[in-house]
Amino acid sequence: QFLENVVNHPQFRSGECITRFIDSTPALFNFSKRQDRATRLLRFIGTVSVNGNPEMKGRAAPAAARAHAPLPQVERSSAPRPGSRDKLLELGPERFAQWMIEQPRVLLTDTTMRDAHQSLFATRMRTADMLAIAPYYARMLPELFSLECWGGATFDVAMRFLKEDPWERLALLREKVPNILFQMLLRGSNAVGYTNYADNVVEYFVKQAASAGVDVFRVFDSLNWVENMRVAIDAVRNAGGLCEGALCYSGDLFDPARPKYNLQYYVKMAKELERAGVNVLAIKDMAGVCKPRAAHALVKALKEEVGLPIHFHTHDTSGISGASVLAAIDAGCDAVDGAMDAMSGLTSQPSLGALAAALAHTDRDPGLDRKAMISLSAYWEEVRRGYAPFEADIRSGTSDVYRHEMPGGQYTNLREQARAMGLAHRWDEVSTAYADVNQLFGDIVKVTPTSKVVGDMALFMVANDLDSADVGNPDKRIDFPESVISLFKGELGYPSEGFPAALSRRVLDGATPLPGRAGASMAPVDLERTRREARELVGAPLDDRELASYLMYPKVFADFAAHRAIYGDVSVLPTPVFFHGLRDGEEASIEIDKGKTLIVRLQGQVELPEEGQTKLFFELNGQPRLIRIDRPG
Ligand code: 3PY
Ligand code: ZN
Repeated sequence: QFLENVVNHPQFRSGECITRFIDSTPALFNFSKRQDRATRLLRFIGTVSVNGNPEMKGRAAPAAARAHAPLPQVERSSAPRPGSRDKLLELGPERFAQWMIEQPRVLLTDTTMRDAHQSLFATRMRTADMLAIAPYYARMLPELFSLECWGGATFDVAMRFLKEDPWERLALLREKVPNILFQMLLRGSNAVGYTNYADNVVEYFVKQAASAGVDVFRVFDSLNWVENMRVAIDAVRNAGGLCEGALCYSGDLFDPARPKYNLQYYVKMAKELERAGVNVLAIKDMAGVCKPRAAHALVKALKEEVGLPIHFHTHDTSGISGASVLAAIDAGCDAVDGAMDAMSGLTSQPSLGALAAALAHTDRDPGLDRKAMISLSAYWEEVRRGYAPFEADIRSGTSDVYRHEMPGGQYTNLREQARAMGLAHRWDEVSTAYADVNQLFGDIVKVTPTSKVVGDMALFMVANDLDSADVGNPDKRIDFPESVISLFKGELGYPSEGFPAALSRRVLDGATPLPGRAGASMAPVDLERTRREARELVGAPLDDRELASYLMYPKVFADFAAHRAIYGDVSVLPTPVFFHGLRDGEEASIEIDKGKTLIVRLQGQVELPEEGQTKLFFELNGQPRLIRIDRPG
């Protein structure tokens, strides 16, 4: 490579004295880092080719190699037209919110890069698949309200399973899409985790997210407790973001047997959020149980009682969420969520293409290029095939969701947890137990992380053959799961009327619950001390974003950093190579940097049984490379 660098250098080509040339041109020696990166990636590809990606364990690999996802035929060199982000930067959050109300179109959010894949294939979509299509979004759909592409479970899964840096994903997407608002889902005091964090950690996280490229923060609390959302709301406002405060829709507005979640409940919460300073009100129907008439009545009431724009979010688990979205729009809803056609339906959002078509030529026409949506969807259709091993085996909507009320984003994950515990064949019992646990806990809001606690308890009951009567029976000794004890201690907050007293006494078993908001009794974290501790642990300095990752998930971040130290940045690998490695004779092209591409070919392999190793013969940019991979035990 050194010689290649030399002979291709313009000074060399111009025939200058070679010795002086080498002495005065240190850049010629910039090959070791690149080579290291190549070697580390070869080691990863080799390991996956021989031993498999641990992520694929127990999953069927696709029968044929994935075809290239077709990119739209659109000129990419021109600058994108101004879009919603330019509008927010021009107007600022308050005037932007007013603009949302005054302009006539229905504003559309595309959730494909966050909630859709979280809900369809356990959040496994990789950055590479997002980056390839991102510039086309910027040029073809600048009229979108936002791209939901960050937060929720994506933060954790990126590091834990995909071995990617969520901050790099955000920054790279931002470079490619400068004109459309980026939206994230923030779990209030739980940030992007499963537990309340100290207030200064939530503030620090939000500040980093805003500076890395998030514009719209949808903030919710997993028990609809506004008190537990204030720190996050203030942090978003201080960072200059557009703050959406979410009402998590639960229960059934029209069911007289479940009066708890009635119109007054939601209007009261909406007014609290308005007073807390949010710019937009989101209705977050995480399970997809907001039926069309309920959506209409709720939006109508909120429009009458609150002066904020309304943004409706639902899931298509039942199969009729499109009707709910159209009903919300009929009642004057300002913005709605959907996913690109090929990533819509089932536990994901309703189809954006279908919504745009249904609204075309009406006074609420969203004004998006529908042909462009179809070509973007064709890309996603092919991308989705590559993630088939992570999809739940469901082929249709199910009205059973009105009974179990499982969030779309949890459905595939809980099935996955059940599978891992050997309970896949008892899924029906798990979903029944889930509904029972909700009643035992006092009919609570179920969304991350409370939904995870309900799921843990449901799995616990099925695994231990317990029913509701057993759980309520004071004579039966039950070792409740840790997450359940934590819930009843108030560590995730409290529902409006508290937890049922008798069960609370049983679960707490003498322990004292928190007197109020968990964050109020947590000392601020010493950020610089934590940075030093983390440095010790991972053996390298942490920048601000890495510190934010460490604060959210110390162990996951440390494991991710260790993986990166061994294998380098594996996010640059094409998705089939990341999950399946290469077969003999197969070739992959890997762009490790702008304009720097590695062509890797696996020529063949030889097993060395005595050494417990496999020898892999690669070709890297035409040069032979030998890598030895240990085989497990
Ligand atoms: C999340 O918190 O990840 C959710 O998607 C909640 O609906
Ligand atoms: Zn959702």
